[in-house]
Amino acid sequence: MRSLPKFQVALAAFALTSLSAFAADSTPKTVKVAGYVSDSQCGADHAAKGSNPSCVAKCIKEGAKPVFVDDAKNIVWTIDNPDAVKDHYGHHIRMTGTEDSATKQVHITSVAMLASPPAKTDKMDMEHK
Ligand SMILES: [Cu+2]
Repeated sequence: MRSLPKFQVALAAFALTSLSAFAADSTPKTVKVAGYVSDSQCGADHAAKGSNPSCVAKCIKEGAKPVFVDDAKNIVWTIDNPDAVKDHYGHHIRMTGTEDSATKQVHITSVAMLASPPAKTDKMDMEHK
């Protein structure tokens, strides 16, 4: 015991870090987020080009997983319960559910169709003018 056992200090720090991470994860908050239902094959590409239901349906048929791409940050989220969006492939929606930003996964409890295009499309229009 000549020196302070660094390993134990590191272990204690690690335990504290993982405890707080666990605490954060155990309280998922419900969010309402607008975005596109896309697929794991094309990811955010569909959102950039606008709604493309036929490609999403085709990719999913070929084995890709449904994903959710939010309008605000263009993040591709995996969907914990893909059945929730099975009638909305390629649609612009507002989903209600919980998101886990650590694993980039959402659990969708309800889906509302959005008719209006996302902000991205507005930006693209402005660039064209
Ligand atoms: Cu696709």
